[in-house]
Amino acid sequence: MKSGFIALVGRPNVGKSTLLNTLVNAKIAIVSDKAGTTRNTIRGIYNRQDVQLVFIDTPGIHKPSHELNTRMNKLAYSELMGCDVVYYLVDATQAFGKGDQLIVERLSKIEQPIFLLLNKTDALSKEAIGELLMQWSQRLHFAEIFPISALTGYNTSDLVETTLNYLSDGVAYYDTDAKTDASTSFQIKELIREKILYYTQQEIPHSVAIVLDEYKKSGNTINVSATIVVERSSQKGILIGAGGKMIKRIGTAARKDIETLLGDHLFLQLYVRVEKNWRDNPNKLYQLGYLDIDDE
Ligand SMILES: Nc1nc2c(ncn2[C@@H]2O[C@H](COP(=O)(O)OP(=O)(O)OP(=O)(O)O)[C@@H](O)[C@H]2O)c(=O)[nH]1
Ligand SMILES: [Mg+2]
Repeated sequence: MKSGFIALVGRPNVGKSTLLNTLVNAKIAIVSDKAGTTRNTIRGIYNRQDVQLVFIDTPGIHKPSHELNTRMNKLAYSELMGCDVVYYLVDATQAFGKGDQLIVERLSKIEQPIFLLLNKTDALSKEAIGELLMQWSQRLHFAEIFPISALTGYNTSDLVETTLNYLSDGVAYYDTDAKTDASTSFQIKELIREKILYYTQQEIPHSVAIVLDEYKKSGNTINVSATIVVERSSQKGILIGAGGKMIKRIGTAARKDIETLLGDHLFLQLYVRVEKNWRDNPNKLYQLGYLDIDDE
């Protein structure tokens, strides 16, 4: 069988997680319109007769402002080492800048085939795409260049077929009916964070981490209680909202998605707690599941 590991890397907000979900046809990774959504590596598994592709979503590579961000960048770069193919995604609607220049320099040092994926081409004219193809082909030697739309799925089937040409015969690394290796508790925490990313603004979604306090099945209902960790008491106030309106809104939206994930009725309780500057505290980062790559 053909199998292999494909790392999805790029700047924040370019559509890596959207592409992961499109490729495996399931909601595995959370998505938002705010840069810095993905904080961990997340595997999505594509299975069909004699084929298993393990796609690895990574945090967007960016200028780090906290220890959390430094760890996110390290995680992303670390996936370049073990993979068979790299998908380097760029947002075709955004101008080339310093951030991408740094990634290109890093990619110039690796040996694996690199596919440049010009994403969000649904928002561009054919002429604009043609122009970008020309410019990008001069920046680095890419094994392949694909204009795609992770959102509509445009060109993603061709992308998968072409990827197979770069893989050798191998074994199935996961069960052939698995779509991810992410744990249920990780996915629950991520879905709560996704709603916070959706409903809150500016620094708040970035200052939040989720702790799962309880996950218990009783009869037809699953009881989940979780704590939203924030950095400052002012953030706690905003997250709870006047009369508890905001936390209720987040809880209702998260409950729906978690019920879809688990296929069961859910009773969800959310709490908010302040842990000052957790994003720069190695102990707290560790407890919240954001390990330093060197710890592993
Ligand atoms: N128009 C358009 N929008 C897209 C496409 N792909 C992703 N988006 C949007 O771009 C935004 C970012 O998408 P994500 O998939 O979260 O991006 P990401 O690269 O995983 O971002 P980080 O996790 O922050 O690194 C979301 O609002 C998506 O809906 C696309 O092909 N076309
Ligand atoms: Mg992402």
